[in-house]
Amino acid sequence: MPDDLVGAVEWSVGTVADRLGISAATLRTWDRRYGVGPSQRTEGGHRRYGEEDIHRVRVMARFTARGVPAQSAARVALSMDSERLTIETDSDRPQAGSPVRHGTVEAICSAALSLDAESLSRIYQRCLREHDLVTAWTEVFAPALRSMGDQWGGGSLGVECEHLASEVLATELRTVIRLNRPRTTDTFVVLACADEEQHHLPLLAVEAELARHGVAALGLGARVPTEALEHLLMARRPSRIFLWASIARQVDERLWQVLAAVRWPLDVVLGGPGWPVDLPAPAHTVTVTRVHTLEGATETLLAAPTPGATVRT
Ligand code: B12
Repeated sequence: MPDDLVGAVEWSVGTVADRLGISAATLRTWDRRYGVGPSQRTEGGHRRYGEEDIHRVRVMARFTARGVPAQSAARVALSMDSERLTIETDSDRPQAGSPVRHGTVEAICSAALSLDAESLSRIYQRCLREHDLVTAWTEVFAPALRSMGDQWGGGSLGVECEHLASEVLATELRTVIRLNRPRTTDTFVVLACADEEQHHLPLLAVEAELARHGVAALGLGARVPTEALEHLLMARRPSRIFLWASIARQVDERLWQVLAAVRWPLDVVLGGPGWPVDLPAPAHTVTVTRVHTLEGATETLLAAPTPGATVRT
């Protein structure tokens, strides 16, 4: 169906269930209990989902699959406008037409499955040679990682394959960092994973992209204990910090107390699906911004500092 017609079509609950792989009963419950459902009904009262309704259901499904309680997931899904829903669900959609992605994601997964480090390295390098880093990450590396995560979740790919694919990618990203390392360290940006957080590839992607823009960063990598982060913040007073969390964090953890005690202008940029929906208020000198893409993260970190205390989602 042509893209311009897709938006005009309305779908029944059964069709949406088939399309998204979510049971019709769950869809009805989400609609009844949380208001995440169709914006239209037929005269006979049957549910009719539009494309935006389907995007919202997708966001709800993604959050609940990650362990977010249904009520909070619904709150987030309902708070998103049409543009934000499209950004959030873009990465879910098949992009067979993308010349960058075509076949490459599958090639990466297959090389990981055969524990073929050489091919992995070759494919990553080719992508980085042929495309800018943001494109390579967004269209190939991140979808490949998600696909491997799904295959691991389904039991068809061993964790050793995931480790290998991650290790080789980390090496390639570090090469980009090394080759572009800025000589000056005028701007002081700290990049860190939350306490106990092992997923640090997005940090490397951010560091590499900042390096390509001539900005030096202090990349602290995975599992940065909150006490260590606190010590670094208080001792070095950076103006920017990017924190990544794939795994769910709590609203009552010590990190928020640390940020409430900051007394200088600090931009805190949060990336990853692990951060709580409702963030505790920061100190009045701190600005907290959530980012949702590599491009968004680097744009925010490269922008001029924002004065005053705010939380931007
Ligand atoms: C590689 C990997 C690992 C590697 C990490 C290696 C490394 N050096 O980073 C290893 C093997 C160590 C690992 C360990 C574990 N992992 Co793991 N892992 C992954 C995998 C495949 C990729 C992680 C990644 O880099 N993601 C980056 C992007 C691709 O993540 P994303 O969430 O899709 O991104 C979204 C946004 O954040 C945004 N986005 C994409 N890229 C970027 C970049 C930036 C800068 C920004 C701002 C946004 C952004 O777009 C996406 C859509 O919104 C994911 C699968 C997945 N879906 O992420 C599982 C995954 C994150 N892991 C998972 C789990 C459960 C684990 C373990 C707990 C398993 C275990 N039992 O031991 C452990 C330990 C976790 C811990 N305490 O930190 C689950 C998490 C589920 C959950 N939310 O709780 C996932 C989702 C797999 C799954 N399908 O279940 N993992």
